[in-house]
Amino acid sequence: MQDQAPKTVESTTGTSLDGVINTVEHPLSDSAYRARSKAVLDRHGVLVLKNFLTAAAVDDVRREGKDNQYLAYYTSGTHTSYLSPVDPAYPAEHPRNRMVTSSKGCITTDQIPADSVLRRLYASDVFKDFLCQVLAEEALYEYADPLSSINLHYAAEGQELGWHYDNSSFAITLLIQQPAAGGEFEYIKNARNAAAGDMAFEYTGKILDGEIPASGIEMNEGTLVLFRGRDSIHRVTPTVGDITRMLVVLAYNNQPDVSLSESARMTFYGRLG
Ligand SMILES: O=C(O)CCC(=O)C(=O)O
Ligand SMILES: [Fe+2]
Repeated sequence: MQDQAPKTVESTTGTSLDGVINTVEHPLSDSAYRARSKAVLDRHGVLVLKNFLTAAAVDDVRREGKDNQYLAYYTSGTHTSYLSPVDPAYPAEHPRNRMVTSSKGCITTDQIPADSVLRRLYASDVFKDFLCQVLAEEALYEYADPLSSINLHYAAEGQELGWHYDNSSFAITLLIQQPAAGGEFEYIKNARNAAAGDMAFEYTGKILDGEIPASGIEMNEGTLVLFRGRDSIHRVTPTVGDITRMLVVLAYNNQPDVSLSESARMTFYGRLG
């Protein structure tokens, strides 16, 4: 397979994951390990791989993150849980239109150093083959635009992500710096069924009212989370204390040559490229 892989700019830096991930705990090429991971994701909608990154890789990314934090674009504002503009067909207090708050900073693919372990991991055929098998995708491709593939998020004290359903069918995150408190990822599995057109307004309203108990995910620095967030509503609680939460989001497409929409790039990054 390796010799058939298309040569991308990233892959010329080498795809060895030695020293980047804990291959003893996470043998990505092992078929039993892959099958186990897929079964967990299918059953729970989330796969949590603790100690995925080595301590050295976490330290490297944390240092890069601190060095480049001055480049971050900060957004703060309100949005609906459906991440769509308010729909005038419903009243303002309807779950479709209720507003939640999100605030964070973010740096983009082009601001990740050329020799970063994040680029090596993102472009690795072993990693992508593992993801394809677990996600039941035929192939995964980087974004065509220079911003959206690898993002590093910063949540300083008080910053949070409000309850929302993702637009993408899956997301991959790596926790790099754990805050002193808060910054907890909470979700409610399969709250809606977007493919079937079931937006679950009543249930979502109860979630926004705090009437439905949410599940938490225990994460440590170096933990990888693979999450199906289109139907499982989720949030990240406000960071508490002066240690900024730092988290990487790796994003792929199942088709080549796809860019994130211009409106989404303006919203998340404040620029197009
Ligand atoms: O910060 C996290 O752990 C989750 C991020 C998330 O939900 C998103 O970027 O849509
Ligand atoms: Fe999300």
